[in-house]
Amino acid sequence: MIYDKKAETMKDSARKKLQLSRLKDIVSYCYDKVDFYRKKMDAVGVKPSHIKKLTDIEKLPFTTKIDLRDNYPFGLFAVPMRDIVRIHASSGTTGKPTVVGYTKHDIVTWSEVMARTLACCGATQDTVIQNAYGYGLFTGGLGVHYGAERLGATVIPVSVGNTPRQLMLMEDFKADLLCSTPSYALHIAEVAKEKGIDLKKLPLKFGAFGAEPWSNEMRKEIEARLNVRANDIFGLSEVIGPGVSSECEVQKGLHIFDDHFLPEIIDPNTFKPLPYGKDGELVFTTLTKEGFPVLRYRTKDITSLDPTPCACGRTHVRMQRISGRTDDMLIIRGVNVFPSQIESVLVQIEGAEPHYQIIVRREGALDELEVQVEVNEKLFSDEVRKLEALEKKIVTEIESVLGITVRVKLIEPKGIKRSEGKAQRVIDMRKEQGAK
Ligand code: DLL
Repeated sequence: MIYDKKAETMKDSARKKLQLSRLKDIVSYCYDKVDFYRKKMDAVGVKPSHIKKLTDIEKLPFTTKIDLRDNYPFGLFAVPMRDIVRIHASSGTTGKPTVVGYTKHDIVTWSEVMARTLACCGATQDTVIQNAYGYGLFTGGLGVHYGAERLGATVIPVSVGNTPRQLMLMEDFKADLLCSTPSYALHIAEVAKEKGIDLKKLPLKFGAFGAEPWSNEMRKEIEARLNVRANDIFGLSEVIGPGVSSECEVQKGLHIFDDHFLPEIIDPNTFKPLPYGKDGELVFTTLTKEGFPVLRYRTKDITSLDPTPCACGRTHVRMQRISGRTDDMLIIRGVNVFPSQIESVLVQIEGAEPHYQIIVRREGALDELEVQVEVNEKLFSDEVRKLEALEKKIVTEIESVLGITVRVKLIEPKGIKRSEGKAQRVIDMRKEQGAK
């Protein structure tokens, strides 16, 4: 079901016209209301009146996470605090969180784009949605919650954690759609198996999974284990939260709700715009936000854009699933490695479980990459010879994809910590080791 047919199936020319008029407005708004944007634009000699066509966006300076930190907590808000009705924050790996604020109108916009997202993922007014994203400062819980209510579906605000209870509610309340991180969805499937609950016998049919990177191979694994259609949903707090883009039933890229969020892809080294189809860093300008608008925000997420129409009828530009982040990329002995590449290999290997961690260490002058991956119960209780063969197979397969030799350590079943929120896949020990 398409939630907002008018907005989601708009003709290209009409959408471009709308985007341009909104872009002009938001640039003027930011210039007038936020000192930071005015100073940055003045510094490069750009005035709001210079925005005459969509590509004029390239004249504007970028905004980064560092700018948000420098203006912590409320320095980039465009309205006085009395007009802010909600605050969210995302915790970074170090230091202070990134803080974002919403006006009443922003909450309406967010609910709308989340209603579109949930409809993309299979929800209707008759759907029971089990919302296992964390409620709180994280945008996942309340984002899904408001979207579900907007759509008129029934939402179970169970939040994250207490997996046996999740399963009990799923069974008793007959949830059709599960919303969680992909790693938590896998964990739910695992606990169901332990408890002898056959997920195939439950009404659950759909999953709206996101907030962390996951590969297409992992999707297949989740679809098989949970017996759902698993859709990828994407977003970030700085832009609005979840609701920036979503896969539909076609599962060929995520529709960006580009009447509200204008995407660009840039080369992260030269900052030059890249054409459709080319991988680069995703950049967003919010076209309609009041409380916390952003101009050309660099997400660090890597993807490409596809403007071709989708079989579902939606005409929004699509992004491919995120393949990694510019700050996720490991450089191992000169080779660029994304955790998602390793995940794609592991998930396809028989005997290996989709639970893994990547440890990076400095040994002498060289970076060493160790892949720790769980083996299934059956193999674990089998002969050592078989385990050795599996280890060799993983080393060879990873080598054929990445071109480097990694160390593989097989871990006993359940030996890798399960995550309820965003999974930590990479542990980089190099900083603690004092390596540059
Ligand atoms: O993770 C918002 C969200 C909640 C999205 C629930 C989807 C579902 P932040 O905590 O600000 O917001 O983290 C944003 O998470 O820049 C990406 O690096 C990553 N991310 C989010 N969704 C996906 C996805 C929420 N589907 C950061 N695939 C983003 C890959 C994702 N990475």
